[in-house]
Amino acid sequence: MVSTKTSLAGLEFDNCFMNAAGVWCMTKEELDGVKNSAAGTFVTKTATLEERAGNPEPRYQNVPLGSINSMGLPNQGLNYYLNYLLDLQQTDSERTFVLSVVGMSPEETHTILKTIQDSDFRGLTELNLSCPNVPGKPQIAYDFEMTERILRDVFVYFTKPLGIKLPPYFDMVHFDQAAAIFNQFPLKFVNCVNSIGNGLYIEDETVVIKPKNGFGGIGGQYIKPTALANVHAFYQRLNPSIQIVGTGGVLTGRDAFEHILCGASMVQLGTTLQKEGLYAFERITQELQSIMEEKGYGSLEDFRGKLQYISE
Ligand code: RRO
Repeated sequence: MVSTKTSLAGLEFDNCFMNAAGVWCMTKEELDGVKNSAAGTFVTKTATLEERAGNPEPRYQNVPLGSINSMGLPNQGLNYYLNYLLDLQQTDSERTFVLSVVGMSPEETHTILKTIQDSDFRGLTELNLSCPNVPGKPQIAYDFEMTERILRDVFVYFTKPLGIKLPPYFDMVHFDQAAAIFNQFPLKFVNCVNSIGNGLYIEDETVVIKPKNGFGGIGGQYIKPTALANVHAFYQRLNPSIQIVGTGGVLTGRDAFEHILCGASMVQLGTTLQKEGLYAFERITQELQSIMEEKGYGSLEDFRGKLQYISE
């Protein structure tokens, strides 16, 4: 039997699939759903220090080739997710889960990460540097100076396993510059990619979401080539100690296979999970296993990062 197990930051997971932050992870009930599905672990909705209502509805829309959202970081606040995870450490002590966070300011980010550092939390923390939807707040990871300053300040006190959620980059020079920054720090993973920020979808003569006059993050089929390029660009450039989580455009086992071929150690489902529900984990796992069987691969290590190029 082929295995889709994986590890991240030295922690083991029975399956390489999990939800992408934002999907099926707002409440304990939703998180329990992912925990009890075929997924290997879950990540919480990105938490701020205090709970937030987010942007006005409608703020998410499925569209034929993906989705558009401008949720605006609605969440239950750090303590809700942290306390839930601390409880799970008692009841599901053999498994580990991921806590996604970001502050509304660098100071708030440090307050959040210091709280996690001082807690008994033993899982992974994902710092979201790429929320595209808070009016007036640019995506942090498009500001390299700010990103470097935040990471420098964080690693003064944060010693638990930390990864970052990145927006897509679109220029080779930006891949080089971003990787040069990330390689300075003891990051455990980078997650490529968040939604492609600020797209616009129109039906008849009208936008389909209310916030920001219809501008929103694009997910789903539209973004797979961009996601794969980001996964592979960072796989090529980052220290081997920084693993890659692949997110974007995974509808089938074949899509997941391509993310792993590009270097992903874990694969996240966003729009597909939103559209199809928890059964997507089982279906896509089976589809990936069939591809691996056909090709004679017994484990993800047999093909991870082994993307082939066309030579003379
Ligand atoms: O809540 C959101 O609007 C949101 C976030 Br924080 C994010 O990271 N990515 C996204 O597409 N939406």
